[in-house]
Amino acid sequence: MTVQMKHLLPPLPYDYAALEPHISAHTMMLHHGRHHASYVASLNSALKGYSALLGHSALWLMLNARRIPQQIRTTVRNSAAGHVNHSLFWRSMTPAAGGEPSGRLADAIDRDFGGLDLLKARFLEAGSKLFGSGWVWLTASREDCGVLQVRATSGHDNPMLQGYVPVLVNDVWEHAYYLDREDRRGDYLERWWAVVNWEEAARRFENPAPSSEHRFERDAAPALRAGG
Ligand code: MN3
Repeated sequence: MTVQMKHLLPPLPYDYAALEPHISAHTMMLHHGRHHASYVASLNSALKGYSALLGHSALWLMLNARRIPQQIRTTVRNSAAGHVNHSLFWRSMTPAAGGEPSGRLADAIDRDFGGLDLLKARFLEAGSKLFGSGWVWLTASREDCGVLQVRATSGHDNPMLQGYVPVLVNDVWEHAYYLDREDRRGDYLERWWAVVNWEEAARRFENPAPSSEHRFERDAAPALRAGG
């Protein structure tokens, strides 16, 4: 009997109430326990009967949409990216936040934005201007000493698809802030800095290796077909 690999909802690395008063327990409970969980459930459901795809990570599925049979491609791509993005998002935050970036990341922020306040202003602008649902990212290039940029993506698009390293990400779908801030997305974006996990951001900036493995996998993987 084959054991099927199921995608799992990762536990939050802190309690639902841990990010209060900046993000409420109610928002976190719905966001993690329902919204993120629904992407994991729809991914598992879409992959039923496609045994050739069952051994792949959500990241691989997100990066290799063209290898996914057309009849499930859109669902798998959106669900896998929703799963990947939310997993990055939870770890971009911490109740032990505070302070400012340090080390090489701080140097790069000064170099590429002219300081943390100017990065925050760019982030607010990008998140406020984004039409509809999406994500705001701090990314680094893989070459050129990790040039930092702020970028916004629609739906569940992820800058890894363009080869960038995600350093930080904030969710600006309405479900991320509406219970707490109603229509004030800008308030949510500004308060979010109080819970940002700069240690995690520094780790991602200094050690961007994991996705180059997946880039290799993308080149090396054989074509996949639906299987029983
Ligand atoms: Mn979300």
